Amino acid sequence: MDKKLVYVPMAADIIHTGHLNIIKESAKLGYVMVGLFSDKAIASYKRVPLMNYEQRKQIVESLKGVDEVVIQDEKDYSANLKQYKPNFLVHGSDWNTGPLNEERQKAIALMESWGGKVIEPEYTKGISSTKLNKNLKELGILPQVRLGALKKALFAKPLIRGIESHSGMSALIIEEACVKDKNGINQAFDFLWLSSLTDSSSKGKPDIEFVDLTSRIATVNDILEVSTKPIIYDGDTGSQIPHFAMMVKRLERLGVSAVVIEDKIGLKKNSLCEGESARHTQDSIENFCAKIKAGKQAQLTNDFMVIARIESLILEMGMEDAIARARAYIEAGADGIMIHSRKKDGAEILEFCKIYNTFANRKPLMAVPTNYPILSEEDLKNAGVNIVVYANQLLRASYTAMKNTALSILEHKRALEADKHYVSALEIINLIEGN
Ligand code: SPV
Ligand code: MG
Repeated sequence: MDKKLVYVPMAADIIHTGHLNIIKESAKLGYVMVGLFSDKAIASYKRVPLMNYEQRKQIVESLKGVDEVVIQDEKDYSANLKQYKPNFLVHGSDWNTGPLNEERQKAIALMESWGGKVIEPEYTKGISSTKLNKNLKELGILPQVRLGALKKALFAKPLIRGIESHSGMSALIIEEACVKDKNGINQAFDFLWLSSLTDSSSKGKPDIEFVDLTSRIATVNDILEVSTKPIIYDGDTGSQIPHFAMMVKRLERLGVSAVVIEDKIGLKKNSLCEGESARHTQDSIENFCAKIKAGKQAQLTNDFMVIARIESLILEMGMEDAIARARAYIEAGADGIMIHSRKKDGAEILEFCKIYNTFANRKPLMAVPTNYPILSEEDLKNAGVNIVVYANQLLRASYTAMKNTALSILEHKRALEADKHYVSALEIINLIEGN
């Protein structure tokens, strides 16, 4: 090649003038090879991209000044740089700080090793895909886009995390919750869990399928209005087979991404119950498979997921039973398996994972570490879990805060002593748009 090789890494999810500027500058230097981040590479340091790799590739290939597009499968540039040994590496100056900083240092050292040059055009002010994405979020999200977002996240990340939401307020908190980890990578929740326990508890009702679908859907609607994240709905037993089919249609129409149904029949009790009330009746494999099939037949999109929840470990029916059910439920068409456990050490979950991982037709695996918080996300990911759910922590936290506040006011006969434990009224007012 006569021309110098110019390597231009980018995510290019929402194309803006900043990208065009970088390509224009790069084209002045030689042959422009865009190293387009794969979906997994993007998801590893920011959010799941709005467009998938193939769509982004088609767009970038047709931009003026781009000669070639190659895949960059990780946020570390090293593999591609070593393979292509470009004369120039061009990157917007925004990678100086933030989650790509470490990769930048490595890239600079590598480029130097063969006499290549790193060019960092001034980052185009006032525009960035992160900012545009925020604007898009403010516009809201259509049901079908939200529905598809769960599968997209599952495809792009080895482990996704969700937390329960039982109200518009809790959904608002989750929507905004984001921390930077030690590598500068944003950590946020990938989805919301519409827990039957916290939805019914927040209404002061038992978790026994007494809060009916209309009421549960009213909670879903409150949440849909203030959040953009995908939702996994706790469908309890799914009720009777025809009822479950109708539940699937209703959830799908709203833009809910998945439903979890558990293999219990009769009066459903919460799986974390102990003593007398811990006795539940498990459904037959045959009947539960028929329920899964009815749900799958009822859905209209390809994206909606029916996740089958196995109660064998809760009911002490043994590992073999749990594994046999996982096989049967996947055969019946389940898009995922949730394995539940009440034990404190998480050992039976890890044992289940080991066997489950050997399935040829393995589907995403979901775990709910309420009783075994000792297992971290890293532990669960390494064991093969794909979906982790913090199923009730926000409601439990609010209960403690509300109770302490009520007792403090009674004790001191004024609110002054309690005041330091909660946000100001103004903060609450400002949190909610339209106030
Ligand atoms: C829920 O959150 O309602 C669940 C999970 O079903 S558990 O409470 O652990 O059964
Ligand atoms: Mg439940």
